[in-house]
Amino acid sequence: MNEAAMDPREARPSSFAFERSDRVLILAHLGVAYLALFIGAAAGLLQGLQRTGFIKLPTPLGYYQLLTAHGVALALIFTTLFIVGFLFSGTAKTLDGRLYPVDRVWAWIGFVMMVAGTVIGLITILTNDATVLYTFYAPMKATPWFYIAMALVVVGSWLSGAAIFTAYARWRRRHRGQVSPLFAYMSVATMILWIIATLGVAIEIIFQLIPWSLGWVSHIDVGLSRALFWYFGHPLVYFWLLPAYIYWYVNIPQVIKGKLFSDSLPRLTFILFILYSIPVGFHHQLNEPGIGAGWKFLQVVLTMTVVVPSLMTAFAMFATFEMAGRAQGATGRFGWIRKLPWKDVRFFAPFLGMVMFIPGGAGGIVNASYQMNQIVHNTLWVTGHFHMTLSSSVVLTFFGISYWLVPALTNRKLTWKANNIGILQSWLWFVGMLLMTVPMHIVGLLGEPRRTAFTTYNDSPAVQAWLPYWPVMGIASIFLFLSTLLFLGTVIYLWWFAPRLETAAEYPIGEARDTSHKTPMILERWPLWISITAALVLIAYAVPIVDMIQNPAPGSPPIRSW
Ligand code: HAS
Repeated sequence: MNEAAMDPREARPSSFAFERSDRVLILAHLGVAYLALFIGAAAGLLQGLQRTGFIKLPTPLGYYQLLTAHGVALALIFTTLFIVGFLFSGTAKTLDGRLYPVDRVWAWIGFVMMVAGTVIGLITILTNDATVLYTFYAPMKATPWFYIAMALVVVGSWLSGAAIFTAYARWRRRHRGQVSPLFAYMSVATMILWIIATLGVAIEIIFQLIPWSLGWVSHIDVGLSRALFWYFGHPLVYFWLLPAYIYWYVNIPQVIKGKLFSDSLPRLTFILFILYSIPVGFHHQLNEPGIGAGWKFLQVVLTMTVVVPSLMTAFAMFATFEMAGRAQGATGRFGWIRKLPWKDVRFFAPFLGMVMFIPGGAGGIVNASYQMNQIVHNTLWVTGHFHMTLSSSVVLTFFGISYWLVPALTNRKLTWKANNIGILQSWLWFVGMLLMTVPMHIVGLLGEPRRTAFTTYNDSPAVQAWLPYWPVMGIASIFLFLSTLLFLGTVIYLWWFAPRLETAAEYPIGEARDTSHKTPMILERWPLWISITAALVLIAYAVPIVDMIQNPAPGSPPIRSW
């Protein structure tokens, strides 16, 4: 059967050899991502030990400077570069077996811009000229170079998106009337979400922060800048999550010797994320002035709807696992659990991430509940929430991906030794995250603020309730740093030293369980979904934003708080 006539939902052979140019491109993205992971983890260790009273930082290092380095290197750089590399790999594999030169040109220009932005941004943080945390809230003002650096990263990532779009559009021209391969479809959806979301932060950076930091305007409208940031900031979390979901939906079924539960359900899930993840940014600003209660309420309602695709994912995952186990002869109600490949790090690491997503997601629903948000907002509860979701569910999945993607790209073997070290490393990370996030949730409920260096608040009695939890969180940061070192050491081994493979490496892509049901083509009509998203964004944002522009607050001059 020729490629064009093949049902796109059929699995391609699980072994796959990347073209050299694609391999170099993807490895370049992963390499920078891993460097950022190291920098961010080192900053995390120091800041974690300082905050919990274990160490005093050597001058001139400051707590908030480290916190900025930690957030920027991990939440913005590690994630973006890793995600783009992973999406390129699956797009190449599932579309034409490779990227084309024009896709690679976009991809490389984007990569150079993102790396330039990363280097400039990290230098400004190192020189202590940009201690504004990863949210770079005005009126704290960084050097203009920091904002320029962030703009470079954002625009660079748009070009990565352009590379995926051109590859996908070419495939669709050549396969008219066919449903596109699931991985590529989900990559396109992820990039559409990302580009629509980053428009907000791009407007904030270009029209507000850069002119203000250059001194061209004296004051900044803080409320407007925050609204634009959170228009971007919430879908940002789904830009982190969706690639993990791609792995859960598309790759894991093959790893566990099962089949994809459905081809349509994950597509619908991703469409729902595009629709509902963007018009919800106000749930980060429920306690801020300048936004009417009605608009906050509307966005809280939409936030509750964005929970639905995650619940659909939970259902699909349980179904996939159970069906895989039963197909392998499992009996009884829970016999299928024993059939899952617990000793395979490609499954085990992301599975731990899924487990952590259950309390992490539940915490998100608490955050989004208008009244409960008053209790948890700006406390360590929120820090605990995003270390359960992003740093556990997503990052454990990225570990699981790395353990097979790096050797697949270098044509080396994931040896049993490396696999077992990976399992140990994942446990270390999981336990470290539990030791850190559970106390964070507890002290958050007891009122401990987030974004604060070590302080006993003049020995306030309230602090007495928090004190027992600090050593646990400090020890957790050591667990997490050790786990990072173990991970990076294993990646180095898989990149350069593991035994070479004679044949092509495995790239797991799950087969559809049931190809008799045709996937509805409407799911592939992007202009329709983008238009509905635009309408939802207008409904949720147009009036409050116009109101902020027409009735501007007095504005704030720059403040250097460090
Ligand atoms: Fe969040 C704050 C609401 C999900 C990240 N969130 C943050 C911040 C970050 C973040 C970084 O409404 C802080 C930003 C800052 O610096 O200020 N969040 C939600 C809601 C969800 C949610 C409703 N967040 C995430 C994800 C993140 C993330 C995902 C990163 C990847 N979040 C909020 C709100 C705030 C917030 C407020 C503002 C708080 C404030 O006041 O500042 C939902 O999407 C969550 C839905 C998820 C579920 C879980 C489904 C479970 C699954 C696992 C199945 C498991 C299996 C394993 C199959 C309902 C899919 C089998 C297991 C066995 C045991 C056998």
